[in-house]
Formats: sequence, structure tokens, C-alpha cells
Amino acid sequence: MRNVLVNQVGFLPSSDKKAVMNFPCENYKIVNDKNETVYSGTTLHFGTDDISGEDTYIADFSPLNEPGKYTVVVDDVSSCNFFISQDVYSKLMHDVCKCFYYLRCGEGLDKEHSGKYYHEPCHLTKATVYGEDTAPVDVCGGWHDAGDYGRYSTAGAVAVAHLLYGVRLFNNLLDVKFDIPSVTCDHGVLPDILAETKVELDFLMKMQKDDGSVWHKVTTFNHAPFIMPEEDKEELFLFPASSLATADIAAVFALAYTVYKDYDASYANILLEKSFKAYSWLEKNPAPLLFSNATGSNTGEYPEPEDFSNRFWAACALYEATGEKKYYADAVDFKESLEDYDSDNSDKGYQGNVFTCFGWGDVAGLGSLSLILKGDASDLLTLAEESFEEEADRLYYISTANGFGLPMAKEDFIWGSNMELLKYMMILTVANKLSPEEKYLQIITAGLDYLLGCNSMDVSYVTGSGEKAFKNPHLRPTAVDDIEEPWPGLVSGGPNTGLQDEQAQTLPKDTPPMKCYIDHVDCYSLNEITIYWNSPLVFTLAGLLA
Ligand code: G3I
Ligand code: 9MR
Ligand code: ZN
Repeated sequence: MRNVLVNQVGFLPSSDKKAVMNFPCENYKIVNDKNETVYSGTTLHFGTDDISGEDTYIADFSPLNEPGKYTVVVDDVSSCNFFISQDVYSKLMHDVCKCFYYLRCGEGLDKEHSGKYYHEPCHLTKATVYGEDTAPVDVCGGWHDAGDYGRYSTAGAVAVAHLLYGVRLFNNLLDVKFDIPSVTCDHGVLPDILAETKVELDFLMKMQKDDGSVWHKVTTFNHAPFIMPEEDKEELFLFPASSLATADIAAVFALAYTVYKDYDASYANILLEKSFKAYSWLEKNPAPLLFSNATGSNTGEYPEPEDFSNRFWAACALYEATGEKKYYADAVDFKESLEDYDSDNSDKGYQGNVFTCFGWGDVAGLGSLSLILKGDASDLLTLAEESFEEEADRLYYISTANGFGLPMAKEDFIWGSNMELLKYMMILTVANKLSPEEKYLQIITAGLDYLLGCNSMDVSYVTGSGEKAFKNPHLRPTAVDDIEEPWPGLVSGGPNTGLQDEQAQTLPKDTPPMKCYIDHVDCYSLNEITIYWNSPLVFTLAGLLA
């Protein structure tokens, strides 16, 4: 198939602009919506790379900065339409934020704000504490994790953290309005983004046990069939506490304290108290308390092989929130444990510098962000800053090896590859904030181009954004609600060479990484959505628009 691949949403006037062709070609032109040629040029032959398997040619039309609607035309092939404008990403930002609202569980949605995507209150029953003979617990609320109806503490904490670090670093996020019910605070109403993160924070508070530890997750015993959330009436279970969840909650509550203290002092103080309580439990329980699924149970596991990165994040976040030296000293200890673990384990689940990791499991990068926000000269601050710089340079090097300018190696095309990319875009965003460089911005732009259509699938991986946006997420409500279009603003997990579901296995075994994708509702390993695949896009867009 001959394609002219382009970001189907478009570009900021000042940013780099390119299209990628997967067929030999010499000239290209940019045509506006009156069919006038407004720009033309010659292509650059890049060659073949091992992530797309394609022999690519590039059209660079960066100088075109006149706002408008355009297509790229190469010989007899045209690209999708795209726009150039200063507010080209406004709808995208709105939509990506709004999805958190649609994912609300419990009494969450109202018809005025969710319209045709409304669902009845769900998962209201108290949850049984698995394996214990104690009274059921009310853990109502929060966000559904993903295409399933589970609610998982570590995943929730990380998604909230992406959003709140976004707020701390780029306060333009406080101005994003996405039409959700308003929540009052000390000085009026909370900015939408903080009203939305409060929903998940309130839920995470309920996940904390009296002793300070935090249940790893609340789910039914097995994933629900494809039904609306309110029809999922199976018994809810709280599965055992983990030090992973406890540390992540200590961290995210300390972070949230630093944000909410300016809006709602008493709420912020509750968050800080609960963070202390979780941290005290961690101090009394220094041995890792990891997590694996109960025998026979099949819902998300979110397993992690160590808890050093989580404890490091907690110590850094509490140090930033309180200034107390004891947390700094703890962070130094966890940093050393993490370095030892990192050097002893070549098969760890990430590439690159561990102190820049922003995933649902490896969270030391979030600790680094707290150190950067604290800003006090220290060895750990130097480590944080140098780590982002070193990692950004590694990503730059990788981005030169493919025609798409992507910071992605073939090992990155795992389950949720779009999050691997988005985590890299977050790192580059941080590096660009620390010391602005044109090349960092170029890779962030290339990443966004890829997500929005400049990829070998010629698909936009965000619903509702782009002419060929994916339409069939593995998402229970969308699959059964009889509404043609899915909620706009959902980020797909994206191509995954692991092909870990039956439908994905219909792809030929030698499919290149970038093409290991099908827009099919059954493909949970290629086409699911989750809160923590949307949240890094919010962070990255906030950085880009700052
Ligand atoms: O860590 C290894 C790495 O060493 C190896 O090189 C690489 C390639 O095989 O795999 C890495 O492990 C991957 C792991 O995520 C860590 O990134 C696994 O292959 C991959 O299967 C695993 O995928 C996770 C998936 O659950 C299955 O456990 C996704 O990251 C995670 O986002 C996803 O989360 C699910 C929840 O369980 C349930 N709710 C929906 C959600 C999204 O699909
Ligand atoms: O729908 C589930 C999805 O949300 C999860 O990410 C995935 C892995 O935990 O599991 C999906 O559920 C599938 C189950 O694991 C196996 N039978 C088919 C289910 C999807 O219809
Ligand atoms: Zn629910």
C-alpha cells in the first residue's frame, strides 16, 4: 500500500512539519482546501528501518506556517487532511482529559455532562476483603482502570501523578476546561483538572487500611463479560495490600498535598496525614510486600519485581512536600538499592535510565520530578537532572535511526507501546524544560505526529482526532452501548509484537513492530485503553503548549 502518512490533526504554526511516504517519490506539494498548491518541495530518501520495515521518504514542509486546512499530495497519492493553527490541539486536550470523567465509577457521571455516554451508577456494593473474615468495605468511586472495570491502586496513583506533576510544571493545565460538574473549594471552584483528579484521590483514600497500608486493587474475581458497568453485579474483592500500592499512595498524596493546599487547605491536610500514615507503615515494614493474583483469579495483576522505585518516589515526594531531611536520607538509601537492582538485572522491564521511569511499575522518574520541583541543591537533584539529560540524549540517538524520527526501538513495541512512546515524550518534555533544545522539541513533535497518524498503520491512535482515528477500542461500555462513535480522546495501547490475545495472533509472525496492530475490539493486547495511557498525553500536551 502506497501511503502519504501525516499527523491527521495537524501542527502548531511554529513546529516542525513533515509527512512520511512509504514508496519511492521525488516531489511533493501541499494543497489547501481550495485546491491551491501553497507549498512544494523535494523529498528526502531516508531508507529502511527496523521498527516499520518500510523504505521511507520524507517531505519536510516546516516553513509553511499559514493557518489553514491542507493535504500533502505526492504523485497520485494524497494524505489525510490536517490543520495548521495555534489552537490545533485544543479539542484533543479537552477530549483526552474528558475521558477520565467518562471512566468514573460509583455515583460518578451525570447526564448533563456525559450526554449520550451516560451510564447508571455502578459498583456500589461494599467489597469483600479477600481471605479475611472482616466486614466488607466501602471503596466506591474513582475511575475504571481501562477496558475492564477493575480499579487498581498503583495504576490510579501513577495516572493521577502524571496529571498533577503536569499541573506543577505547566500551569496552563489549570485552564483546560472539559465540561465536568464543578467542585467548590476555599476560593471558589476547583480547576477542572483538579476536580477530576480529586475523584481518584478520594477513592484511593478508601483503599488505605487502618494500619496505613493500601489494598493493591478492587475487582471482581474474574473480568466481567462485555456488559455496561451498572450490569456488573458480581462480588467485589479487595485483594491484599502491597508495599507497591502503599508507597505509590504515600507519594501521590504528598504530591497532591502540594497542589491542593492552595485551593482547599483542609483537604490537603487530610492527604498529607494519609501520606504520613502510609509512609509509617512502610518504615515499619521494610521488606518488600509484592503482589500476585489470587489462585484462579483473572483480573489485572500489575506485578512488580521490587519496591525500591516506589519507596524512592514516596521519600522524594514527602521530602518535597515537607522539607524534612529524614525523607531525603531515605531517598538516598532507596536510590542505592534501586541502582543495585538495576545493575543486577539485565532483563528489567525498561530501557534506559531508571531515574527517568514514569510507568505504572517503575516510578523513580516521578521521584526525580519531586526533586526537581524542590529545587534545593543536592546530590539527588544533580542525579535527577543528569538522568533526564542523559536519557534525552539516548532518545535523540534512537530517533535518528528511523524515518519517523521516533525515539522508539523495536524492544519498545510491547503491550501499551504508545505509553512507552508517551513516557519518552514526557522525559523529553522535562529535559526541554530543564534546558531547552530544538532537537528535544523535534522528537516530541515526531512522537505526536506518530500518535496522530504519521505511522505505518496510517491510523490516529486517539479516538475522534483525525480522519482515520481508531474506532474499536477494547472498552466494555463502548463495545455494548449501541453508539456508533467511541468517546473521543481515548489513547489506544498500540502496536505490540507480543500479540497476547487470540485476535492479534491472526497477524503474520514476521509483521514489523509498527504494524503489529489491528483496530479490533477483541484485541486487548493491541487496542485497549487505560487511564495511564491518557495521562502522559495530557502531561506532554501541557508541556508543548506551555
Ligand atoms: O518487562 C518485560 C521486558 O523485560 C520484556 O523485554 C518485554 C517484552 O516481552 O516485556 C516486558 O513485560 C511486559 C510488561 O507489561 C511490562 O511492561 C509484558 O510483556 C506485557 O505483557 C505487560 O503488559 C501489561 C498487561 O497489563 C499485561 O500484564 C501492560 O503493561 C499493562 O498496561 C496491562 O494492564 C492492563 C491491566 O492488567 C488490566 N486493565 C487493563 C490494562 C491495560 O491493558
Ligand atoms: O478485557 C480484559 C482486559 O481489560 C485486560 O487487559 C485483559 C488482560 O487482563 O483481559 C481482558 O479479558 C480477557 C480475559 O483475560 C481472557 N478472556 C477474554 C477477555 C476479554 O474478552
Ligand atoms: Zn464502576
